[in-house]
Amino acid sequence: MHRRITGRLVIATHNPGKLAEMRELLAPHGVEAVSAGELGLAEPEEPGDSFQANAAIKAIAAAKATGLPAFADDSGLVVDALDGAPGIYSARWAGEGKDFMAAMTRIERLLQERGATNPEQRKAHFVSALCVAWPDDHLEEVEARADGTLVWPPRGTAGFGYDPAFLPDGYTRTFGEMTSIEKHGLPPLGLGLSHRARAFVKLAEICLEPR
Ligand code: ITT
Repeated sequence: MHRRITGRLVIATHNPGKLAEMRELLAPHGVEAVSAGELGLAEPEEPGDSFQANAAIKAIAAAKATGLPAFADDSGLVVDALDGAPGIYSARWAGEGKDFMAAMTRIERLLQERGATNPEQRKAHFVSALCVAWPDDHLEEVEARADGTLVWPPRGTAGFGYDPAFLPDGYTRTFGEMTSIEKHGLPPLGLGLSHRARAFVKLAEICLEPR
């Protein structure tokens, strides 16, 4: 049985870009959301071997620490020509300094080494695994992806992380050149464009009151 989110919800992320998007996605549903940062929660290790496992680890840690239901996202960029790297290590490729220009440059260097110069050889997708955990161990889990191509040089200053290098299929602007509203691509603009928005649509169906 699926469980509905009612009352206060902790957003279990320490990434400001994700936090802003998760708040925007939740806003129309009338959920009162507080962030892990506002509650002073520690950032847990992410030892899982999948996006879904790491999302659950983060949500469960926040639910146990607060006694409230907690909402976590584990996400990343999966590059076909790099055998799926950086994948679940997407945050780690940016290092302690969270330098995503350096991480995008590393990906580009590896693509160049493999001779991946035309768009067909530069396919990538973002994945978002979302988990809501309740203090009594109930979990709701969903996952979605957004397909696209990596461009070089990166374009745009909106968004966060790898957004400037990612051109979603069917669009001429990168996520870094889109407003967050366009990146979500939710109705009436679409049915969900980004990995996070697409996963959120699935989560909303099972856990949230209609907009
Ligand atoms: P939390 O674990 O605290 O939520 P984090 O940044 O460590 O924050 P992840 O472990 O899920 O999160 O790492 C995912 C990384 O993948 C993230 O740091 C981004 O750089 C990248 N990423 C995920 N979604 C993205 C998006 O929508 N646009 C650009 N980059 C994204």
